[in-house]
Amino acid sequence: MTSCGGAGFFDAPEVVYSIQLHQNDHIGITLTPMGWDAVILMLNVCSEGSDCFTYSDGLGVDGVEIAEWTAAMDFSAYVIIEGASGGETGPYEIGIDYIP
Ligand SMILES: [Ca+2]
Repeated sequence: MTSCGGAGFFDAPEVVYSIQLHQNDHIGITLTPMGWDAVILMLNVCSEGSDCFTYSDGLGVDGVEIAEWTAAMDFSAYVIIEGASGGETGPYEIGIDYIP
């Protein structure tokens, strides 16, 4: 696992999805924010201060975030949609794909 760029970050509202994965499942998440700067985190516990499996924070306002991860075992993971800075939030579209 990697650090998500520092603990205690991303002071913004979040939306949390719980996803069930099986060993060797490869998951790809595409997040398209509309009018704001988003971040995706994938965590094993529901706490943004913890280490994460993967995350994406690039490109600025309306930047599409893409994160991929392969499960090493059967797993329940949390996908967290965040604002990149304090109070930042807005509408979005999300796609979660299982990639064989
Ligand atoms: Ca971003």
